[in-house]
Amino acid sequence: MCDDHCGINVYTENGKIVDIDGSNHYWNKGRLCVKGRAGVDFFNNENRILKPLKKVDGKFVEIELEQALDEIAAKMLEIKAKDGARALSIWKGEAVGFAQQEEIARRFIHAIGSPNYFSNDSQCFVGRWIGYSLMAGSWMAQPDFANSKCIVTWGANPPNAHPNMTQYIMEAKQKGAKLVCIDSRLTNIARQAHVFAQVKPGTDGALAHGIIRLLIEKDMIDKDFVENYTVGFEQLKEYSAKFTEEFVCQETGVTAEILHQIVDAIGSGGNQVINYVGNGLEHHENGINNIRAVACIDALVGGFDQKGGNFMPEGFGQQELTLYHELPLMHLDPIGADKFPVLYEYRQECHTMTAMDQILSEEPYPLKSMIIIGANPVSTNPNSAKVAAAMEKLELLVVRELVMSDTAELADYVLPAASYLERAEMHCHGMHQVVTLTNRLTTIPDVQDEYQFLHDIAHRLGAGEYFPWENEDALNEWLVEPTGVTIETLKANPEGYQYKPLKYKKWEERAKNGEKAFKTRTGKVEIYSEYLESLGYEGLPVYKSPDYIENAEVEFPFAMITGARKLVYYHSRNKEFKRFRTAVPNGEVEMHPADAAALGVKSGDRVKVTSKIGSIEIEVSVRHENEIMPGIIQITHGWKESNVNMITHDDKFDPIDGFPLMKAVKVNIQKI
Ligand SMILES: Nc1nc2c(c(=O)[nH]1)N[C@H]1C(S)=C(S)[C@@H](COP(=O)(O)OP(=O)(O)OC[C@H]3O[C@@H](n4cnc5c(=O)[nH]c(N)nc54)[C@H](O)[C@@H]3O)O[C@H]1N2
Ligand SMILES: Nc1nc2c(c(=O)[nH]1)N[C@H]1C(S)=C(S)[C@@H](COP(=O)(O)OP(=O)(O)OC[C@H]3O[C@@H](n4cnc5c(=O)[nH]c(N)nc54)[C@H](O)[C@@H]3O)O[C@H]1N2
Ligand SMILES: [Mo]
Repeated sequence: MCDDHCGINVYTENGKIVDIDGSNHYWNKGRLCVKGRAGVDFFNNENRILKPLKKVDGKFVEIELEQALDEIAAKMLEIKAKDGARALSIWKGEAVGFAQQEEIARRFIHAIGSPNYFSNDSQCFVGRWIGYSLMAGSWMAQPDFANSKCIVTWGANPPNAHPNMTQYIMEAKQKGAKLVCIDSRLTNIARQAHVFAQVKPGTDGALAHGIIRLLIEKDMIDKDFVENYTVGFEQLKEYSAKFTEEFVCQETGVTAEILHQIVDAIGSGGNQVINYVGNGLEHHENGINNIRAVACIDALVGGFDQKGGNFMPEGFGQQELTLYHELPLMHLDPIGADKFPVLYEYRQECHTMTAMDQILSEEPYPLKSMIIIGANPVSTNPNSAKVAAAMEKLELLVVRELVMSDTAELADYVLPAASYLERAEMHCHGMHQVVTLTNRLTTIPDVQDEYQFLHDIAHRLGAGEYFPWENEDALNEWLVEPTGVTIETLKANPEGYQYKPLKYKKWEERAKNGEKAFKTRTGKVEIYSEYLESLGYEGLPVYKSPDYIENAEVEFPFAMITGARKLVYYHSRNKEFKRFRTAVPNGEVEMHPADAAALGVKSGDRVKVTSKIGSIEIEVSVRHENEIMPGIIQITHGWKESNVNMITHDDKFDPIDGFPLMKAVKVNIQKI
């Protein structure tokens, strides 16, 4: 149900789910967080959509599935005839964002002749993926925490966001690893840290360069690795030398004492150092270069693909479902590919913010139809008012959902979708190199999985040749063909099947064999990127001060961060779980007591928060003085009322990956 993918046991009685607990899966070893268990509430909830809905005169009416499929396909054919196939699009969300569901969506849209695939990843993890891929050829999402000697979290809070992953960090700590947390707030992970650096939002790059300068000065780097496996060290050394203690401390708000403690913790970890970057560094105008500056630390200590370092897993090797080789469709101008070429080259992501403008302006070409699976962009994308206007302007909006959402309300058709218990799909856990096939517990009439739905539409649109498999089971048989692992083996190993033993330092072996050591253009770790330079960007991960610091404005005296995860909610999801709603009843703006005093407000009072995009009204939560810095506020997204994305930016981006400014937003606050 979430991106931690814990193994679960589901207990049923008379066809009803009565309990869910953690299975003895490789990854979670019996552990499970409250969300996993509360799945029981979800499956026994009366709000689940179980019949196709069609909007007639502004109201939803139930219709038969075949009628819905026929009407949707007919409308798509009509739009295609009028405006071309590229006027059709698909958007996958975080709820189906893993492995084959995403690839099926990508396959579908290319199969019907359009390059316009969108997803929540225009603002999730792709910043980290690109940052680390530019540097070392891949992103290390699941480092080897348990064997590490020093773990540094940057803008990540695993106890809330990846509860099971936290256990690996705690295990390392018990074995003597140092834990350093870098966050603008005193988080649950920071409370466990040996060293906590409270940074001003968006200034991580300055801190990273300060750390780099000191690591070099104190001779705490892996010289062999730097000399043989990296390019650009001398330029970095010269650049980082400008990040004096005085500048770094002033810019980031971190004291010199803490700065030195971080350097000593990293420097004494050898190669067994992990820099784990979270979503907190992504939603900034300088996000990619801050992430690249952090990745330079991994490069200097030689931590890539080491035991206890940023382990680089090998893939399972299943068939490729996407059609980017067969049908790249670049001549049809995928939306955003010209504006953010790095985003498109590295991830084949069309840019969702640009798409909203394009729907509204119809320039340079019209986008008329969208199928949304497992996403709620009206709540989760920046500038929600614009997103809603764009969704309303579409000639055809189809939303595949489990329950009604802000986005589904605007749809022409809402189709009931299979949940995680009603799909059979493969999940890989890189940290252990295991693959698991989920067990489809049941099928419900009229409730299709994503494969079946896209199969049925593709066949109606004349693209059936790309969907030859009758159902997802047949697809799975095909997917595993080249791996040598059978579906029977996967079924016999519900607790995970290790497809390859773990191997560290694969780069060393590749170099010995005369192959590229790293999957970058030069085959080395690229501290300096000639590729970025060739596109007109800086080759080094240069630091740029965030706008709220560089261009401070008296009318907008606060810097707002958003999206810090609450344990029980998942973006806009889980609000219908009564036990969660009593625990966390509504959205809040977290602030420092001195700011609250100056505004004359206390916890529970309501304030108006205004950015250059708009305003929202929201309840105040005054935090302890060491939890958040004065002048900084935090609001978590996902609430229908007090939706913070009404005031986040869809017009300010990181120039390299096109991520929107959703953290470090300039705002003003008034008491109501
Ligand atoms: N319960 C729950 N779990 C989730 C999700 C959910 O919605 N709910 N969402 C899932 C998804 S899609 C994702 S992407 C992951 C995200 O998981 P994480 O990457 O761990 O994200 P957060 O828990 O939001 O932690 C981000 C932290 O960054 C801090 N921060 C903000 N700006 C800055 C900055 O400029 N610098 C630094 N150093 N820190 C900053 C915030 O204070 C916050 O504590 O979580 C996943 N897990
Ligand atoms: N301000 C701000 N906004 C943010 C962020 C932030 O930090 N700050 N974080 C961003 C990030 S990292 C992400 S990943 C995005 C996530 O953005 P979205 O992808 O829009 O995530 P959800 O709100 O979880 O929407 C998932 C929807 O899918 C439905 N659903 C659940 N399970 C299934 C299923 O099995 N099948 C189908 N078809 N539907 C299902 C749910 O009911 C829900 O409506 O939000 C982003 N938005
Ligand atoms: Mo995300």
